[in-house]
Amino acid sequence: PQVNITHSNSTVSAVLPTGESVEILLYGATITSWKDAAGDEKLWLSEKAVTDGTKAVRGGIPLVFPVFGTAPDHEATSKLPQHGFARTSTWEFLGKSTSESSETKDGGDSSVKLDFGLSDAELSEESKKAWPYSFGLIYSVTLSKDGLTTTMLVRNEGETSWDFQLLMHSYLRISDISAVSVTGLESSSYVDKVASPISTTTSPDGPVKITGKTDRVYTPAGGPSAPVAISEGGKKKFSIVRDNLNEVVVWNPWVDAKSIGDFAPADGYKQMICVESGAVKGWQKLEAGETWEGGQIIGV
Ligand code: TA6
Repeated sequence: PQVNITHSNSTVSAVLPTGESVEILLYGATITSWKDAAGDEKLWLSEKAVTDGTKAVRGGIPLVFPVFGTAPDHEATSKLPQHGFARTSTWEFLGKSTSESSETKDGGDSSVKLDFGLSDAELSEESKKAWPYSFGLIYSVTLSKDGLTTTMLVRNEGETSWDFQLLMHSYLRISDISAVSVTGLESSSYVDKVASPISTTTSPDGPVKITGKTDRVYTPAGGPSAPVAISEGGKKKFSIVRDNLNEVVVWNPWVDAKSIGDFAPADGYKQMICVESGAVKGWQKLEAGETWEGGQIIGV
């Protein structure tokens, strides 16, 4: 049996023969749903998420490029909105590729890769004015029974160098934030954006637990290939391995969620944790014609 792919003018969805599924909005190339074979949703999406293309989606996996947050002291990206334009641009579906593997008993498709593209040619005038560089992005979403892989290829199509930040802003669904712990961040330094003033501190040797508003940028000591694991009640729910993305952002708005207009229900912060893979410390520089690639594998 084959993967079932449906493509409308606003979304692309795929269902594996084993039942796993993924749905991606062309708006922002935002993954809005990822379900396991049992049909359980792995991502958190706000009940007030706007998905009509008028604002960034609150939940799923929005894409952050070419700037993480805002960078007032970085001239080239200082005029961009928070998290840049990738999550609020309409991407193009470039196509799919499926792969069979001997391990599936009836030789059915065991994974599907969906490719999406964005370039300066498709940018709004406003975004082009704010960031006037020639670029090409190819974003690949690969669904298999073991997990979800998201990779980004960034190319400088211009004549001069520019630099960027990239992050995949994953809202992971969990049942009870008070039972969650994150491992793999031990003894790494992190920037604590909730502390005032913002401070750089060292993570405790044990797992990280979320006990209040949390907004931290970690640089895991083990490097990208050391897995970060999100467990709940002692049971591993997700593992994240990165490629060329050295930072991990951990965010939970806690009770401040009630002041985020499109975050619903207000106590939904108890059912989500953002563990975001990115290259957000400093800037990745691309010379004219150069290409950069980075990605993550979220295992379940
Ligand atoms: O997840 C890290 C973060 O930068 C937080 O500081 C918070 O602002 C979050 O992103 C959400 O940002 P958004 O622009 O989507 O409201």
